[in-house]
Amino acid sequence: MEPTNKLPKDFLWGGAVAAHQVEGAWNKDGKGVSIVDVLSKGAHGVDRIITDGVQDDVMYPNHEAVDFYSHYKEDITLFAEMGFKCFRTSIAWPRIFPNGDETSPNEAGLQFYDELFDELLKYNIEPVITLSHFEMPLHLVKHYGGWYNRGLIEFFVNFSRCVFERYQNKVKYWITFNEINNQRNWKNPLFGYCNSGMNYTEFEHPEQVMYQVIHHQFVASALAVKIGHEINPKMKIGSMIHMMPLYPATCKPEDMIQAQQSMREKYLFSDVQVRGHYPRYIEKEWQRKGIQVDMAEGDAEILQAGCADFLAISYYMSNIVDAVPPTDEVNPLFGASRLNPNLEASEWGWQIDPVGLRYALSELYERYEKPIFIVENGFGAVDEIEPGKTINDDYRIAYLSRHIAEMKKAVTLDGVEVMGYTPWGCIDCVSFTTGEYMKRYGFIYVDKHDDGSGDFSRAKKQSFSWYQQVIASNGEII
Ligand code: BGP
Repeated sequence: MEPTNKLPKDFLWGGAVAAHQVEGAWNKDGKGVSIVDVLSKGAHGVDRIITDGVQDDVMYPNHEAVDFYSHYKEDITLFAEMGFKCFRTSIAWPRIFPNGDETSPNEAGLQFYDELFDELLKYNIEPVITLSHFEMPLHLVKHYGGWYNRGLIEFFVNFSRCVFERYQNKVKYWITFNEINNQRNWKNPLFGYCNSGMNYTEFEHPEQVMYQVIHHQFVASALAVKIGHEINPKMKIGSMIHMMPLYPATCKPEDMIQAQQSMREKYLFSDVQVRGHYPRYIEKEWQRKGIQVDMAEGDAEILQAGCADFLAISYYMSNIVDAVPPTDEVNPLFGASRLNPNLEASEWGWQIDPVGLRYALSELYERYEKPIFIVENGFGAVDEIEPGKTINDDYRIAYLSRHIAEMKKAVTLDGVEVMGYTPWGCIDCVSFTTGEYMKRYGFIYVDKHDDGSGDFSRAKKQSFSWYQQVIASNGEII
């Protein structure tokens, strides 16, 4: 047996991105338009603007991204140099089914991912693939009304079956929906739109619509898990939530109850996807609010038959909640939560809480007893290039190092099974919430800027060699 104070030998160190935030080539080789292709930039750190479609004179941020589509070989060489054991990205749904409702796939799109996965496997880097990371075909929004339409289940299942069959011997680790719980904050249109192609604020009963949408996604996700396992029983298919612990603002019992109830906004998703059924608290909430979710006969059995093999989380920060929130301090991006006076924050107000990661991992593991994969964690910052092309991102090293230290405590002191760790934006990419290049996360710098300048050339940051050492020592040197 290995000593208990070490991470497992097969720990999956790597990095994470999403297709639309890196690939560019938004209309190449038969790719259809996705919902993020029509998102313009947002205000600094708040939300992006949803537009009706692509306009000729506008350059949308995700159209070029960091041109990973043409640079992936060079980038994978750098990932291999850092020692990556895995690399998380997504398959852009409209590269495979440009409109989402076709019966046969776009071969050129399938070919691209074949080549990408082959390149990763050449360096023994396991692909970790998200099926839906904010990239649904725009056509499914315009012609079917997004995930509110139950017909979307079939389209998603067709897409999933197609890529499972095609890549069954290349990809072992899959995630169905990225941060499926983001849309629970339905007041911010960005989240509903990116998760499901829905702007909940336009509906008279937004929560009724939201829960119906979510039900469709639960069924689609469970079906995908079941089909994936039938195609290749060795596949590990996970669900994913945005995990942001919400602490009680004070030790008042009322604040504690509020924190417990607010956490259900995250746990509902993993409760259903990991345990395979709706928890009783949500039935009570629906009764109280007069919400009626249409479920077809057999849905309950589908949810039970498609339980996730592991739980993936993104973890960036924690927040606090009060029974009676002070309205002026509420965080617009994350709903009715606010900043913790005990913590420092990034330039975007994302609070740095490494200990919260240990807390989150223990909470989730005790609840589900399933392996947890940390598929996003990282520090968004404006990096300065110094003479000689050096980028001294010691603030990023400090952030990651402190989080890894707490993750190790969760593993070695609390007994949590953590499968791997893939820092977000291992190569600089377009920010999800702002649509800007300036909020960078990478170990690899990309010369591309919000004014359109830059030649996409890559440069190693200080954190590059630091992370290389972390991986080489299996997390002993951080
Ligand atoms: C997560 C998303 C990612 C990513 C990350 C960082 O919520 O899954 O797509 O971008 O957040 O967010 P941002 O880029 O806004 O800093």
